[in-house]
Amino acid sequence: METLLKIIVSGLDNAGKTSILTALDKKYDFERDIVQLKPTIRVEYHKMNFLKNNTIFWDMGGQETYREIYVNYQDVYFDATDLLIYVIDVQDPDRFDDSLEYLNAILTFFSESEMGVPIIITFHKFDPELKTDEEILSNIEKLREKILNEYPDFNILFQQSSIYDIISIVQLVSYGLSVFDKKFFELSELLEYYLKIFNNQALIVLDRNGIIVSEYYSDIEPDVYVELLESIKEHLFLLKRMEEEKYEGNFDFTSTEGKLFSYLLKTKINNDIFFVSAVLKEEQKVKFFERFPNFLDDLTKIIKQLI
Ligand SMILES: Nc1nc2c(ncn2[C@@H]2O[C@H](COP(=O)(O)OP(=O)(O)OP(=O)(O)O)[C@@H](O)[C@H]2O)c(=O)[nH]1
Ligand SMILES: [Mg+2]
Repeated sequence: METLLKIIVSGLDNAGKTSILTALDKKYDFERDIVQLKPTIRVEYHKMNFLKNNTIFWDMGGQETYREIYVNYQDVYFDATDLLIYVIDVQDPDRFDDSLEYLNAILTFFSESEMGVPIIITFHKFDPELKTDEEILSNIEKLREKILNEYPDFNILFQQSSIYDIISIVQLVSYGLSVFDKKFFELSELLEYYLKIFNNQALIVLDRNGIIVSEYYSDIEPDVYVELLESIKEHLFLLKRMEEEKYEGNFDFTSTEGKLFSYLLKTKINNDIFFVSAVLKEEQKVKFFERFPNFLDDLTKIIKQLI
């Protein structure tokens, strides 16, 4: 059955909400659009399809006047929310308290109206060069503990994201969307199983828009990590281009980057397009292609239940 999902994207002004949605939509070449972003006036709506779901992202402008309106008319804005993505700017510790207060207003409404809304909180602007920044890491940990203690009854998933790490943006939304169907769990187990057989570095299934349907990674050695990210980025770029050019045919693509071999397959399941992205060590290639058809069969069976 087709459903319509309401996803609220909330957080203080300047937290990066519209940037996240812009990056998600474009996947590449979005830097210029993001520099030109203006504060969002009230709410902007972004539509996106994900498997059998139509989703509408409510990008809630976070300036104080708007926040007051939302809080005063909570039922208008927050009623029937299927998922909340709450964005906290990790580079702005002076406003952590304000942000927690706003989060509290929203969660209080959910509690009072007995809405069991799944929640993703992302520590955003966690840019690649900050990944080892002690202060930021410790702030993130403190915030996480505080929130977990405060709201033991909510189902909260924490993420870190940055527009300079497009994979983190795709993951953010993918995790959110996967809470809606238990089949995702089965899919993830399938990927884990085949990842071991193939001895792969990464196995990812994406929908036609480049939203991750499921993914699995092996313990990645630090020296191949950068090459792995480059390969995945290249795949995101390719599939976005195919969508833009309304490319309908079958497609597969291989390339080698340093020690890694990467493979992207476009496949049609029922009437939907999916992509399988695999990254592996060059020497595993033969074994991979031997077993790949089995994987594709098993994958198709599960996906058919999701669409
Ligand atoms: N360093 C860094 N800056 C970011 C990131 N994401 C967004 N920004 C910057 O943060 C600023 C605000 O981004 P917006 O997306 O407009 O913020 P917003 O949450 O939509 O703000 P409102 O619409 O007022 O609620 C922009 O200057 C972006 O370039 C990020 O991941 N890292
Ligand atoms: Mg905005």
